[in-house]
Amino acid sequence: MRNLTFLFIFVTLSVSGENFNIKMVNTDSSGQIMVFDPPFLRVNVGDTVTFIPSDALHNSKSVLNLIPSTAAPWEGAMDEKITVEFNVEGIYVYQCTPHIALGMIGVIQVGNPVNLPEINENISSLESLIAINKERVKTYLSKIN
Ligand SMILES: [Cu+2]
Repeated sequence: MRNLTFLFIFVTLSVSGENFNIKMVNTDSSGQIMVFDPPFLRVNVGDTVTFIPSDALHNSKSVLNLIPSTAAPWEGAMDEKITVEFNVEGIYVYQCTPHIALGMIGVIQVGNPVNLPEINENISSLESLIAINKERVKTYLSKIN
């Protein structure tokens, strides 16, 4: 009976997804300013990501046409801690709305990068909004595998 209880707990933990944290900060440990930490994250389908407002005046919002077509978009309010569940495989690009011009964006890879062609096709609309730290777009996308 005792063994069955342990087995039940193990199975329950295995089917529920893992949670990851992404901090929204003014400066990260490498000196990048207005940045998501970490800015690139790979998770599995069913995992969740919590965006934590470690510093003030940031938010997390998925970018139109830069997430899988069947995935639900999200938009956190300013200074809001939100948790997003990723149930659709693919690449998700998100932004901090007040700091988009400073290149405050992030990329989450969920499972395989099945929508990478669409991301590459649509990324220029986001790049055009970024004034400084433009290289972050290519740096983050280069981590997709
Ligand atoms: Cu910000």
